[in-house]
Formats: sequence, structure tokens, C-alpha cells
Amino acid sequence: MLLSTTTRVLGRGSTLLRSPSKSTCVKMSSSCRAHSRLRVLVDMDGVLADFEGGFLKKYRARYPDEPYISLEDRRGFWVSAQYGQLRSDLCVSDEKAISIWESKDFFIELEPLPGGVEAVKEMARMDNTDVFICTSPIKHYKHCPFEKYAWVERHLGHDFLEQVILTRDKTLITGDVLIDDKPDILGVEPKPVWEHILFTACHNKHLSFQRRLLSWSDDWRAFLDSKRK
Ligand code: BVP
Ligand code: MG
Repeated sequence: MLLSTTTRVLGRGSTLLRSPSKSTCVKMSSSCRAHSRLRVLVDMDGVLADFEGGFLKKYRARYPDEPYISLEDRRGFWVSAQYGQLRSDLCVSDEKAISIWESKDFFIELEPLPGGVEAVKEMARMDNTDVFICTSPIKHYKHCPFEKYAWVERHLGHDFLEQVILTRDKTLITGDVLIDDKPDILGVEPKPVWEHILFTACHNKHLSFQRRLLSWSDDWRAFLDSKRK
């Protein structure tokens, strides 16, 4: 490997010259602690964008005579699974529910969750901090990936498009912190390097979890500081 002579670009234009004496750098955690910048991964649906509220509003408008699940009664990450149970115990997912988020304009029209956009902008301005939006697109790719980029551009600005990571497997992404509303973030990497802080959402508020943010009014700054060491 050419690590001893390679200059790598890290974060916002800062560079790290690797030398033989710095070779321990690559042996440390594969997160970014080796170069003292904090890397924060922020999920989008359920953390920055109101997926649950947007879904319920459009579902009720399109299917006014169908039963629905209030946000208060939501349980479990998968909306489709709970709607499937509502209709038939044999059904594992619900096509009417799925049709909502597969529709054009579903993702771009999601409202920002209170304080999220402001928090991410503030994080991005913090010293020694890199923020990435880490989000999983649905496999019905006709609208979702495009609209996720468009949402970021609309709410966070064109330059923030540089910070977008679309992945179906967040365990592969390196970072110090992942702020995400999904309780079980699984993938091919059994030991992801990030610490998951659960962002509270209607579907996860009843679960006990090691670390959680109640909302963007909660003290996310203190949590990031605790990770800086
Ligand atoms: O793109 C979103 C919607 C989709 O999963 C993605 C969650 O991404 P993260 O917030 O974890 O990055 N999604 C899909 C289904 C059912 C599919 Br069938 C669902 O019930 N809930 C849900 O969020
Ligand atoms: Mg999410």
C-alpha cells in the first residue's frame, strides 16, 4: 500500500500526510478518531424528514375509507408490517401503504422535523466536525433517490449535496456517531465503528435503548462533546 506517501483529503479540504511513523493511524479505529475530527452520520427519514407524518397524511387522503394507525399507536420500524397486520394476520406487508412512499413527490414533500435542519447546519459549522446525511433509499428507485437529493438541496443547500451518503447498509459506513431512528441497524459488518444514538420517533418511543435523543431540542451538543474525548 502507498499509505506512507499518500496525502489523503479528509473532510472539508483538510489533509493528513501519512508517514511510516503514523502507520498506527490506520490500525486505530477505522472511524475518524485518528485525526481528531468528529464524523457524525445523520439519518434522514424519521430524523430530519417527517416520514411517519407525511405517510399518514397521504395515506388518509388517498384511502379515506381504510383503517389507519395513528402515530400514537405506531409500533415497530416497518410501517408496512403494522399495516399488514391491521388488515390480515397472514399479510406481512401492506401494498396500499407501500404505494404511498413509492409515489412521486412523497420524499421531496416530507416536512422537516422540528430543529433538525438547524441542528445539522450548526454541526457542520462546528470545529473539527464533519457531518454526513446517511440515508437508505427504497428499492423502488424511480423517485426516492432523486427526491432525497432534492430535499437536501432544498432544506440544507446545494453545497450539502457533497455530504449525502445513500446506502442500504449503514454498517459499512465509518463514523463516530450515527443518529438514527431505527433501533436495529444491521448489515454485513458485524461491528460497525459508529455508536448508534437512537433518535426518538413514534415507532420506537416505547423501547429501552442505551442512548437516545428525545428530539432535536435534546442536548445533542453534549452528546457530540462526549464523543470528542
Ligand atoms: O426510505 C426509507 C423508507 C423505507 O425505509 C427507509 C428508511 O430509511 P432510513 O431512515 O433507515 O435511512 N421504509 C420502508 C418501509 C417498508 C417497505 Br416494504 C417501511 O415500512 N418504513 C420505511 O421507513
Ligand atoms: Mg430513519
